Amino acid sequence: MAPKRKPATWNPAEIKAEMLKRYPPKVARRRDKQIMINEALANDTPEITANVRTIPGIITMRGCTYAGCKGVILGPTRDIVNITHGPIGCGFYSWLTRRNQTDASGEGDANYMTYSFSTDMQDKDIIFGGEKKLEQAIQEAYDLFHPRAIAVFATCPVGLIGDDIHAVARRMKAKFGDCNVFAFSCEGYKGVSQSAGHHIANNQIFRHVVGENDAKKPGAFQINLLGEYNIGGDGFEIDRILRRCGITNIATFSGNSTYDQFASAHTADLNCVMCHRSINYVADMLETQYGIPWIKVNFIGAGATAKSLRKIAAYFENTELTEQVEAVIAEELPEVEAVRKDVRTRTAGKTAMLFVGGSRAHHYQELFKEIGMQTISAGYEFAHRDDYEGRRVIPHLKVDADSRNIEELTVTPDAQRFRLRRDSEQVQALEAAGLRFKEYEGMVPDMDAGTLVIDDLNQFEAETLVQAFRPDIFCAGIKEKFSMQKLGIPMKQLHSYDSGGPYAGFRGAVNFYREIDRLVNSRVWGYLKAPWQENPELSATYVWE
Ligand code: CFM
Repeated sequence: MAPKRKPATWNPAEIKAEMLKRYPPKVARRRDKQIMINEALANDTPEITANVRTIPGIITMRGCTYAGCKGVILGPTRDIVNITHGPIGCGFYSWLTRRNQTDASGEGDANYMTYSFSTDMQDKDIIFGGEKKLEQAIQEAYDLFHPRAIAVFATCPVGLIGDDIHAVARRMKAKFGDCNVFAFSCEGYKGVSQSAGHHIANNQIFRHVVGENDAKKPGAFQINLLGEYNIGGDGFEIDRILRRCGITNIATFSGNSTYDQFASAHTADLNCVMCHRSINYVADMLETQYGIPWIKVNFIGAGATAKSLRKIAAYFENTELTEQVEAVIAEELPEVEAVRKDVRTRTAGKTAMLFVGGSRAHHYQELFKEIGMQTISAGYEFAHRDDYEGRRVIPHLKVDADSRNIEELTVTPDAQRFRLRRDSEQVQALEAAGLRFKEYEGMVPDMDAGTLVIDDLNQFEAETLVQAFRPDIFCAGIKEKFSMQKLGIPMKQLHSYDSGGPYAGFRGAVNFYREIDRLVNSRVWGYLKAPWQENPELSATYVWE
């Protein structure tokens, strides 16, 4: 038998105090507002501080603005040539690391994701300017591939030396005539995290690509799926389900997507927002400029998938669609339920901690709930207060210098193409029937009282948490993986899914239940003892001694 784990003996208030005590007073005061014990305060969701700078010296889990723009939003689109303007490291280390899959098996499908394009800036470009080199790189990519579009991404030095990447893009676009060239001022330091990069990417895709193709696409019940990035094939599974239901997906932002999908997105009749943090800007702009409403969906979890399909059906108010959605749910669920019930006998009562990005730390709690596991602590790396507390806090958000740094597009109704998909009376009737537009309630209301919600968790706090509570599983990313495993805690990467997935939709839920069952019931962790647990101090002697 594996030795039994020590039961948790700490309560959340003690553990919070324990974390803060190790910081200098000024740091402690700031972290205090980002470490929140989930308790109802006068029937209101407790407030957390989020989307603020990480304190220098703290080992954060966050990434940079360039990563959020180039890697997250534009990364999964296969037929746009993405050129990193900067030293080679930024382009190279953001290349093929996110496990966003694509299907380029169609006749003539372009796929540039397998290439790493960079201007490879050198000292001389930093000193004399890199615009010439960028122009040459764009020309070379055009000559080699003749792509539909070329996108340019600025890295830190580009902003520091002041290269005008937008002027270069405009010039090259005019020169080619048949290739859309646009650029992103997404220097790594532009915001406090990758979140700023999402916003910058949303703005430029909306400005330069959305609305470029007015042709009506075939298919009934046309939606866009916003904030789904096809990690580990999630998007394939969701598309399979949508197809079975007879729902047409015009554009996914941006899993398995193409340039033409973005260009046609304004022709859809409903936007379904999955990852609220990364893409809510596009949802709002599509509504204002083209009259397309949006609803929040979630395809992580079998129950959440069924609920989201029903929401889409409710919006279209079509009996045939409703019946088809119910038929698909009825056909798919029994197999999921059989696995779920079996797995649950071995997972019920176990505990999880989730610290991921800006939406998964919330969405994946659904899957754990389905197999009877409790999330005792969770947090986002870079989400904003609305992702924790719900969108109703948006009017109260502080606009600080860092957020002011990011451009807000002024969007107005399109003179020709604005078409209100549902007028206010229809919206009211749908809301009366239970459908909610433009609404996201956030993570905190879904979590149990007394749980710890921590924004921008760092290495020290992660280790403190885990040592105190000994959760049965810890979910985060590659930077956390091995330090957690060394503490004897099973670790699941919820960014890349390790080598697994899909975890979305019905088949994804089955994959996830089985994976978690395997991880939390593996006895190997109980045997683990790190060398320093027995000999906490390293000592050595010189060979000649
Ligand atoms: Fe949205 Fe994402 Fe996430 Fe995100 Fe990301 Fe990601 Fe993520 Mo990693 S877009 S916020 S910037 S769901 S790459 S697919 S897993 S941190 S929780």
